[in-house]
Amino acid sequence: MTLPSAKPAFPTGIYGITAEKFSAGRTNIEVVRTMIAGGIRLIQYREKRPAKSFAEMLTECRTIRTLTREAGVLFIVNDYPDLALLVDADGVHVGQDDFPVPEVRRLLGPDKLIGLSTHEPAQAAAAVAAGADYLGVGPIFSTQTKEDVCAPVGLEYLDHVVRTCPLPFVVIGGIKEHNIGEVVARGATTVSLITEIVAAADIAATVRRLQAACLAPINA
Ligand code: 3NM
Repeated sequence: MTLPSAKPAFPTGIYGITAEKFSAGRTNIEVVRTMIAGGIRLIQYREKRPAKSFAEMLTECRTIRTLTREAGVLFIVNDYPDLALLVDADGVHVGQDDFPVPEVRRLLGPDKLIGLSTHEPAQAAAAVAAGADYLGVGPIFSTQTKEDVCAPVGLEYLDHVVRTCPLPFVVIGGIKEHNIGEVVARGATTVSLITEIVAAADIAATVRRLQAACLAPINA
């Protein structure tokens, strides 16, 4: 008898990501609270050293774990599998230069989600082969938010993933309220926007509008 997997399903809708540097003076915790108030289903904690120490990140993640658990929101930690384990996050998101997915799986076990950023078809195929649970697909449009990011991959790479990838995926990079319709129309069902959300004057209202735009074809 095989036991059912305890791994959570990857949600559709808006994938929120913290970025205190762009949050107009608000803390990550305040931003997370207002994203949750806006109805978000999935939040990633993303901070880089040395801007934050590991101790600070751990404290923030513990609070975010409590808030997300109370609200039934999925919680993913960017880059650091150890931090994800320490706070019992639902998963971790890694990039091409981080620990390989099979090694992260050895640390996290079968029930946590592992996401991998990909930027070209060969990376998408490799992510599937390596056992990732979902793919990051981007940067779709030009973005200043991520340092060292490659040139925009454009909608062509999104089309490729929609056509060929058996895994769920999140599109990211330069997505705004004015262009989210383009990625949704091409088959994206989970969409991440960093600055459009964290820098918004009214984060909850922005999340609500984006969520509606993202889920419109699914609910149609
Ligand atoms: N990853 P914004 S692009 C964190 O392509 C990140 O893998 C990307 O920020 C990738 O929504 C990106 O403000 C930054 O453009 C996205």
